[in-house]
Amino acid sequence: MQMTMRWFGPVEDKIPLAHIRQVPGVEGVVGALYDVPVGEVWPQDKVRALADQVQQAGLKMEVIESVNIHDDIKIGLPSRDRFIANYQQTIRHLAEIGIKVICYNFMPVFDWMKTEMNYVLPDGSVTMAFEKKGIDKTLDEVVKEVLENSNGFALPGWEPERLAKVQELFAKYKDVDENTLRQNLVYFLERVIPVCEEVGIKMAIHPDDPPYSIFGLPRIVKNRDDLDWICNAVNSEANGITLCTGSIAEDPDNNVYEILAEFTRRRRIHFAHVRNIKLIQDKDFYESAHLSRYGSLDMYEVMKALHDNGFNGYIRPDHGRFIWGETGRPGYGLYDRALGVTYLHGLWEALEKRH
Ligand SMILES: [Mn+2]
Repeated sequence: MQMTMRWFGPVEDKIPLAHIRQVPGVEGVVGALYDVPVGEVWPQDKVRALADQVQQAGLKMEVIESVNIHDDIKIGLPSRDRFIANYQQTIRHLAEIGIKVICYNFMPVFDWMKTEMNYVLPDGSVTMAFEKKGIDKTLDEVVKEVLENSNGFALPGWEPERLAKVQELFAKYKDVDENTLRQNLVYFLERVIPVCEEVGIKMAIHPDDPPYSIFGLPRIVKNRDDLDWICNAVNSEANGITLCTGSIAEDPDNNVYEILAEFTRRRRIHFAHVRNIKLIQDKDFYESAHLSRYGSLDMYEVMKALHDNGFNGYIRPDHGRFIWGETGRPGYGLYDRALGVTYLHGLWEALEKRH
């Protein structure tokens, strides 16, 4: 198991690598380039400069999150072949600097959705929440609210220039149902997985967040059966999963522990996002502190499912609250994620030493 934290790079992230380096037990960062338009090749000199910077700080960078998938690939337009060729080239460039895992998602339009970016908990900490009444508004209103409450930071997967045309984007997806989206995912995987196998990289799909349809958009990474279908559709260890406990648990019908155990056993979980959420009512929830007692997930059981089934991939605390007066990009403050790291290491050590 290699513990990591996500880092948004020297321009986008106000947290210095030197501080991440001081979090006990963190060996590496999960990085990305944020100045390359979605669909274009990540230039070799830029990825190398990023890798050098991380290495000089005494950290590893073996996971990228995310190399986003162009909408034309998800929609299945003829132009997808050019974007897939670019993706293949990016995979080669990343392999050359030692990347082992690429996290990505296949969600139409939105990478993730929350309705409340500054949800205040009883202890005064600030977190993100999702309440169904929050998406009963118009699409434009919901998009505007998320973008305006990001504390001035660019949000991953929420490129303002792309979402400014959200209605247009929706129109393009009007004929894409779940079946078409699945076919388009397979079309993509059949072309990138052989490249991954050749250069020693593993793809790791992130579950949909939330794991059910919103605004009528198709969703295909929602539950155990979806993950099973994807693994079988292109049957290679390089076709793997980023198991995000928070996202999967947003549907109370999902058994997170069983899913973790099964796909770890099948050697398909290459990267784990471990966070806790608190379900409020039905599917409304907020992102809680990591400890089991604050959320709806038993984090001991989460770590046990990974540990006891031979997990040897990368792991990171997913999101954190804002505590101790910290502000910044929602979900990605330093302090609460660092506490999460320490807690997860504590659980892991106890599992290792258990008789
Ligand atoms: Mn996640």
